[in-house]
Amino acid sequence: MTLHELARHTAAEFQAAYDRPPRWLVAAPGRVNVIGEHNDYNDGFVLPMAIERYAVMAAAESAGGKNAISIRSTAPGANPITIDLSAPVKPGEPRWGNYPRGVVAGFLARGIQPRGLDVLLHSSVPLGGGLSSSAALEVCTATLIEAATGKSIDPVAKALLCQKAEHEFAGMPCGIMDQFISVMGRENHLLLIDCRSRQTELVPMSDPSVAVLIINTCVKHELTGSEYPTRRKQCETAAKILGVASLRDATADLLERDRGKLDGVVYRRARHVISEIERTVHAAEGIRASNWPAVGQLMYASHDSLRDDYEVSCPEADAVVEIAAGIGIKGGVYGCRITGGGFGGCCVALIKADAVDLISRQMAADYRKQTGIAAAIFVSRPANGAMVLPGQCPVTETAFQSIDLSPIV
Ligand code: GAF
Repeated sequence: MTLHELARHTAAEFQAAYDRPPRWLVAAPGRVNVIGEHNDYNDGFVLPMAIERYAVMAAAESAGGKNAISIRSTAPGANPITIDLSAPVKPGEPRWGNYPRGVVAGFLARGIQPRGLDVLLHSSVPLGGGLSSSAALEVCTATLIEAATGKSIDPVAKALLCQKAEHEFAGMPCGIMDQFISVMGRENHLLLIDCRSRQTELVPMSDPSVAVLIINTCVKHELTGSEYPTRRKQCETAAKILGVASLRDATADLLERDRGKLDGVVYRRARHVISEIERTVHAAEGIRASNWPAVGQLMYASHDSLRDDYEVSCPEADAVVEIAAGIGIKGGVYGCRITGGGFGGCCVALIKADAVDLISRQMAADYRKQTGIAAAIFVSRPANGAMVLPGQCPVTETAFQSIDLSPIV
């Protein structure tokens, strides 16, 4: 589905649910991280791009002037939520509602009082696929509140508000990457984020000869919830022992010098982060120079480090990366790695654009042969960050670029 079709679909769902047309239509993208994994909470560099998969909300003032935000979702089995604006906003059930609840609470804390709204949510970001469906939902909610109140907040503050929602309402101590890219993504660009200074740099990536392929392993091992905070703590422990404020300040030499002071697991966690920060800086240089083989090698090295040192990969993601490496540059694959928090979800590959179909089919076939699982594979160009979709509904044909969102296999 193109973004245009997605918007029209969401508007039509709103009409069907609430029996009137929506007044606002907003969207926020998911993301794929090209490189720089588990660097954000270590003050390091990350290099994600927004993808052509979006959380979209259609909304209008609530019927009867109700002082509440009611959200219905088209996701199968997702019960509707109501956020009462006349009482303190707290986390609750259903749990998917904690992302919008946390965002609403963040706006209230800033003194921005949203009005009562009826909202219809439709998302094309795969849930639990490591493509930041939750950040897309948070940023989409924030964008809707901005549109409905007419009060925009600074992009960094907006991303941080959404991160806080995830920490305090969803209990996930995430870094800043996912919310930053969903707010600040730019078409045909990756975003190099310095997670310490929070400065961002758009890195152009518009070479038509390369494509970013996203391979959803379609598995999610239920470890992320407990393992992510453990990784964060291990990194903090390493930094403390090495005498630095965060692993951003450590070097490979310092780590080797103090190796004896660190427990083996903590040592390997630190080795991943220190080397991944360096790889990310080099990858940005490689992308600026269109040196795709060099970027691809860094992606493979990132995967090895995530698998062996950070231990956040899984057999299915390893299978995808091995298949990609087997196809190799000759077959059009520059590099491949697991992306996102880990333990399943998606892999990201950098490939030759003219080989997209062949590579996708071969990867799907080999992955199914090895694991018995059907992968979902699609390409995405780097997309724009959150947006208020132009014009009143119904959406005009010319308002959107035609983006093909359909999976290849
Ligand atoms: C998850 C987190 F939400 C991000 O902040 C980041 O740490 C990522 O895992 C790993 O790079 O998506």
